[in-house]
Amino acid sequence: MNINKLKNSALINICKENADIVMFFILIFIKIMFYAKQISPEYLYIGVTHPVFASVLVLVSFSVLFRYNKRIKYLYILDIVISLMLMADLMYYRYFKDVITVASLKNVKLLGGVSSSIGSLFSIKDLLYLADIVILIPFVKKYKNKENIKKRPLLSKFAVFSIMFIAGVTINAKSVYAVSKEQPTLLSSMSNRIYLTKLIGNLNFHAIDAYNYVSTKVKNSKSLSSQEQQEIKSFLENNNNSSGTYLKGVGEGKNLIVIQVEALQQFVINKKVNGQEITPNLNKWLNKSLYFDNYFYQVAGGNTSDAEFMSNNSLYPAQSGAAYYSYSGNQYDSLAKELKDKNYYTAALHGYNEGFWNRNVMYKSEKFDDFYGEHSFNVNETVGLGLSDKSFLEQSVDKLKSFQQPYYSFLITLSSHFPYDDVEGYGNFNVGEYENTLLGNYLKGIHYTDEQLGMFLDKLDKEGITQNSVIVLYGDHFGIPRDNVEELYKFENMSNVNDLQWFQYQKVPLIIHFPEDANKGVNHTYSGQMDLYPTLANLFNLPKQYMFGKDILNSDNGKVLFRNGSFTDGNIFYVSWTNTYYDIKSGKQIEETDELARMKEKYNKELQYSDDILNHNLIKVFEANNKK
Ligand code: GP9
Ligand code: MN
Repeated sequence: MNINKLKNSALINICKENADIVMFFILIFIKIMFYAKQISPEYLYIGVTHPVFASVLVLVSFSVLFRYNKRIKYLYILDIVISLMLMADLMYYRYFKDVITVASLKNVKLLGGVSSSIGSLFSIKDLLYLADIVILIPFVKKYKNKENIKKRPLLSKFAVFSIMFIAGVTINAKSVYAVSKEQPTLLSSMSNRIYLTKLIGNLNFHAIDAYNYVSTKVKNSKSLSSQEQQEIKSFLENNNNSSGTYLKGVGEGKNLIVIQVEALQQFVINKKVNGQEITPNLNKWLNKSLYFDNYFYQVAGGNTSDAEFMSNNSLYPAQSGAAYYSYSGNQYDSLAKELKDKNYYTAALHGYNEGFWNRNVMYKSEKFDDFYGEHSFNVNETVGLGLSDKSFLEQSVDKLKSFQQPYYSFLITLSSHFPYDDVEGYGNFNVGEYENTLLGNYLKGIHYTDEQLGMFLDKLDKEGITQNSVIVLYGDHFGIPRDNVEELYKFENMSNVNDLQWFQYQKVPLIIHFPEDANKGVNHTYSGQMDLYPTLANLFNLPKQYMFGKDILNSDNGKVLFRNGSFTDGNIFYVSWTNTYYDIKSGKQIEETDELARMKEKYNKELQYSDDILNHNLIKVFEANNKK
């Protein structure tokens, strides 16, 4: 026998001996790639090949450690588990355009929508995921009975395992690292789970999700003493004990319509570009309303969902990630819940995937009666990310008309979403010298949404809804990211901008309209999204129990505390990342005084209290104690 022949037969022998491993590896790999294609038909396989290959390699590597008859069992079970998981993910995707997470499993009882329509979500083709499991039964049986042909030394088994395992982990780490570079908060916030799954594959997604879930649990496993709980409760009781009664109860019995507008910043208000108003409709509307011109967005890792979370609960965003994701199983004393207690019908409306930002789960926890997501709208026109604001708002009017009164409707727009590249969809608003820039496209997007809002508000008027409703409108967060902020400064004719000035651009408009254009005017109090719920609680006569914000209409002092520890009271501004204080009037830096140091400390504590509430589900505890 010559050397080549020898080599060949050795190779053939290795292949023969490991046919089971190779076969299951290929099968599992193909299934995960097939799933990837199903959730993103437009997607090229290339990007996800490495992480899928590597994650399968890691799982399959363990089989090497078993004896032949045991390892076939391991591989077979692995195949079954992964196949079932992919099928479940696929059905979840068909309904929610999302991937299953541990948190969503925990709330499975809340997910009425999917379970009732599982039949319609299932397609015969899905059985392909299980085909090999049936076909391979005889093969598995044969292998199970096969005695070990020759015993391999433990050391060699371990060496092969190590090589496979380390190779898999290394390739995986590379893909995960690339994601963390591209979008630093994506892995912890899990804001866009489909996108994340496209980048790192289904198995890695589930591994990271489980890790996030467990690590938060472990971090919070130490429970608070009753004294610590009491301290938080007292803080909250003192926080909103103002005796002010300005406009108290004026909204009682009226409908409440809240519109959260995507990426609407304040600098576009009453501003022109190329000789034309950017937001002519909102400008008109705010003249008939109560307009807050020092209102800041306070979002953190949860972006849009944080804006919703604060506005509906007056709790700070989660320390990391999105509260909508990590704390969706908590109990809340939300705006919807309190209005429901006053016999309001409550609904959230948003023309996008129900699962995005975990809304399908979170709205249940926030006690909305119904969530009208993408499935409840006819997606007959798309602009930007999905259903156009035009169509969304038109269809929403019809829904509002059908709601039992009084109602609380929470609407979230979509079209003016970053990167604002659907300029055709936005229409032909000429932004002059800003054509073909991010800022120019942003202005087009906002102008488009303003036009749709104008039509929506007109329609509400015609339908007689305005007369009987308090209508609130605000922006969710910045539109111009830090990377492009120079474009904004140029537009505003600013140069050498410092952190204080940057912060002054982090305002969003808040507009509250009352029937008959009552109570119109401008309120300059320094305030933010944390303050909406307490302010509405005053207008609608709701209890103010567990709120960190303030009722803007009845407080003399401004206060905005940001998740990163920065804060302002309208006179000074503290920028946490440089540990610097500014005097707002003079724009100059000032030294830290004892009082400022105390303030900083106090606010850190406040953020900690809010975290404690989330981490230990304290509203549930407080409410249970109240009932005793
Ligand atoms: C989509 C949307 C976008 O549902 O609300 O969220 P964002 O990316 O702006 O946080
Ligand atoms: Mn948003």
